Amino acid sequence: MRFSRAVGLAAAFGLATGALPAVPAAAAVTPVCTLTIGAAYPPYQGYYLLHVGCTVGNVVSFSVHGSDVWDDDWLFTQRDGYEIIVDGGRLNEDPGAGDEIYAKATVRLPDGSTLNVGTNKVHGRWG
Ligand SMILES: [Ca+2]
Ligand SMILES: [Ca+2]
Repeated sequence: MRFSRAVGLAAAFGLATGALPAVPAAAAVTPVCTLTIGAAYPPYQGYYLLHVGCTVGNVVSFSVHGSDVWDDDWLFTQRDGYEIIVDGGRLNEDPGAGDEIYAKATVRLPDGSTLNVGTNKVHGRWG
């Protein structure tokens, strides 16, 4: 009696495990990308270094946006690379108010495909 119940449970567990949907391969490598904004080193006074790094793959380009309630602003695009130095005025997407900056990165994955990934928002006060 005990034995057959154990076998039955094992069979049920085995069936349940086998019935789980396969996880798509792409989901396992979806990168998380982070935007950081720091002061650029001298002699770039008043300039800022934007860096986009991802947990998987390489950032080949990224666009930078200002977050707003209704419509986000496109600010500029780095077409070749994961970093750019810009004048603080270019991050001033809300004159007189705090600025909320994020990026949309194009990431080349290890398998050679590319993916567009949004980043975190960086809050600051530029301009
Ligand atoms: Ca804004
Ligand atoms: Ca501002």
